[in-house]
Amino acid sequence: KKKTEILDAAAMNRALTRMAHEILEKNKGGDELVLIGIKTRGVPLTSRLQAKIKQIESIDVPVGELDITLYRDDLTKVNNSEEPELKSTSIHNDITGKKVILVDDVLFTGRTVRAAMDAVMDIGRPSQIQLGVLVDRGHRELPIRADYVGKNIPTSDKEVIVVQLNEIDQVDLVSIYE
Ligand code: 3GP
Ligand code: 5GP
Ligand code: MG
Repeated sequence: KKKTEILDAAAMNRALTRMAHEILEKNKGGDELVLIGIKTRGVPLTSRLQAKIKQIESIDVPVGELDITLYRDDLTKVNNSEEPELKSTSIHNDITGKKVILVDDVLFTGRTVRAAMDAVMDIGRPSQIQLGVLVDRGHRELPIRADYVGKNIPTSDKEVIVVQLNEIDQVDLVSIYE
């Protein structure tokens, strides 16, 4: 059941613009960066950040993607013992010595990001790994935090954040469902 619309297209766009500026500020430009999107919706978010960074500083930051899945059918029971696992990667740039920024739509327990960090470190030896998410909904189960957050949305266990992106869902919208 839908409760509230948290971000519409304009607000989402502003949040991503701010995150692009924060990325460039924190890293003193984009020279050493590689953006890696976590499938599915982390991937279009990565492209949008890449485009914004290009608009701001006229540089092409390389991008890649990781497919990390929970091997279970029931998405409602997130707090069970099943761990997210790497399904596939497409990272064509050498990430050794680079600052890798992982990008996902929602940060929840942190287990997906932990698996993503494992995958990245199997591929190369980045000088740093940073994290950007459109939504931080709280409920971390690991000592993981995001460096760039579009919107903090404190949720209860029963609530779910629905992220819709133009590239996949034909609309840009973040809402809370119960
Ligand atoms: P995404 O691949 O675009 O991130 O996990 C599969 C999809 O289900 C995800 O899309 C995610 O947005 C969506 N989803 C909605 N609620 C949940 C949830 O509570 N846990 C997980 N893991 N995914 C959820
Ligand atoms: P975590 O591993 O941190 O528990 O969950 C993060 C991953 O699960 C993200 O890839 C995210 O897409 C998905 N996820 C977890 N909770 C939610 C949620 O409430 N809404 C959406 N859209 N995705 C979620
Ligand atoms: Mg996701």
